[in-house]
Amino acid sequence: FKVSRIQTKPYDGQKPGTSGLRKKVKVFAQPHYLENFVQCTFNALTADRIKGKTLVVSGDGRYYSEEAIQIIIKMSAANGVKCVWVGQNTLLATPAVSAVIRERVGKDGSKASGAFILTASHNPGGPNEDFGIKYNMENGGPAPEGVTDKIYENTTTINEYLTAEDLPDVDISKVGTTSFSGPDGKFEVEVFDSTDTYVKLMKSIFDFEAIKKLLSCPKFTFCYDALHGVAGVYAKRIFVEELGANESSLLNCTPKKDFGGGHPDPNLTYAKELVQRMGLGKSNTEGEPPEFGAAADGDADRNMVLGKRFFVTPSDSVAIIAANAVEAIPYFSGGLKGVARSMPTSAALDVVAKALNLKFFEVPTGWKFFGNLMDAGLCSVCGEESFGTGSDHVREKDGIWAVLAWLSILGQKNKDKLNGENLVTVEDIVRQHWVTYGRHYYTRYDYENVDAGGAKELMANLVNLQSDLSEVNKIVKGVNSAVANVKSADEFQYTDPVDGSVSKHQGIRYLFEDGSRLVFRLSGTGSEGATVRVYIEQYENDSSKISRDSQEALKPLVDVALKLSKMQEFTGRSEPTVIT
Ligand code: VG1
Ligand code: CO
Repeated sequence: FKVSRIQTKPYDGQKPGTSGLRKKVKVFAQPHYLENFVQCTFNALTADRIKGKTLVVSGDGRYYSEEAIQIIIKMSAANGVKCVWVGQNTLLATPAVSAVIRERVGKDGSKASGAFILTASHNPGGPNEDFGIKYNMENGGPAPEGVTDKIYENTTTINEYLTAEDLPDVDISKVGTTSFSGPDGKFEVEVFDSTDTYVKLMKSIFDFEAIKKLLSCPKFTFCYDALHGVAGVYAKRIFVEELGANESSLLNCTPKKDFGGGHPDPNLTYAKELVQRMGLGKSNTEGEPPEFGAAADGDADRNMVLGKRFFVTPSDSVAIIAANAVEAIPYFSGGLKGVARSMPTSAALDVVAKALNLKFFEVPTGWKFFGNLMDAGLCSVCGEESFGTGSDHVREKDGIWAVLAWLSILGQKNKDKLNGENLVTVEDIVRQHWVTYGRHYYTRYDYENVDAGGAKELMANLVNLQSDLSEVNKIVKGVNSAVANVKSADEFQYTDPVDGSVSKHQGIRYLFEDGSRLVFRLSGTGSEGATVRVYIEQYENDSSKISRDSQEALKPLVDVALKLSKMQEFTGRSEPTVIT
């Protein structure tokens, strides 16, 4: 093939958000739009990370992925990449990409130096929906802000990109290697099985035999919903083929380009079928729900864990995994190096860290901040309130891993009960955790796709208000005199303990005297307008008060949040789009 230099002009708005660049497919399909971003990424990484190296290119299989992969293959060839690895049919879960970068060895003995992940995660897919792209580094984690800032800077001045126009499209439906020759010598595209590397890694972490025993116990019933995302491929292989679950326990496990028209976000609103099956739906017509249910998002890095008629908040989930990891998961048998959560995630993990005397970190929203801690050996288990849980086995959150972690804990708690006695349930485990550590009532209100100007003003008003706590407390008491006083308020700022880099404006916090918190943030993953997120949390360690309905328990704080933020005034919304 030959290398062509194509003239181009900058596009506005190619700034990567919380997790890469996410836009409508129609935006990505504009002439040179994707090409600009890819070339700017190559330029930001500089030649020593690209020339002669191996790159992974794959994603959740959403609409426009095939076109994008062919474009990136041609551009990689022209930019001097030696080999591109592609998951069969474009498919690799985000955590599997991370595993492939870290673990997979090519035929010549070399590893991949990074990856383009093609996903807009939990956002819907299809010709009128979202596409996305992000770059992960040689540690398997998302590019740090230094790199994404550089990419963005490049997008404002780009005037040409390199591509191999005459390179034919590669058939990515079949496993195998195709070789081409170009100006720098041989260029190869290797299509490989989407699950092998990942499954091998999971088997090295968990006791598959123990999980198999649990799944084969007639009393233990199981259900998994991939919401038509890429998790389906892994669910079939791991839960059915490796662990012996019944095929009928899988819902929506065939990946679709448009996720079957759904919203591939594993929460109580969007994972409707699973929620119904687990006995948490409006009507209960399906008979006895399974003991355990879980769902994933489009790219399989998120997870929702449910028990029979019982919802586990993601903030509790990571705390419970941390509290039980050493006993239940062989990978952690030597102890945890430390734990971490994102700022808006509830403090349930903090209490466990304190009790177990573990190193603890609070980082800004988005997985990239956990990676540095893990690379430095400071963190084993971490999580976010947004249905993200993971560990240092990769550098992304990992939806299937979280399910295997829960199955391991259930297996361990039930190991002597599989022959008859009543099983310890998900609900039992969570309630016992609350008795031991106290309960963090927690909820998040999302106001999606509101006017961006109004959202900015709302945030500015909240920052302004922080300068006068007596005014804040006047408002609080005016709403409900039983709510504690606000004792401090700030904008969260993070100094990375490993490299000293500083991230500012990471969310507005109001901290109450009784440990309650209100946090306000603007989403960085949307593709249109703005999304305001309000995080509401209250700690209760009186064991006679830990069984309340969480919306009811949090009502006074929610009222305060809406009043302080003047939500309706600034956004015109009287109700959130989604409550999790
Ligand atoms: C959201 C979540 C955040 C998560 C991010 C990426 O970001 O709040 O916790 O890391 O999505 O998840 P934001 O900026 O919209 O609040 V995924 O599964 O979309 O890669
Ligand atoms: Co995701």
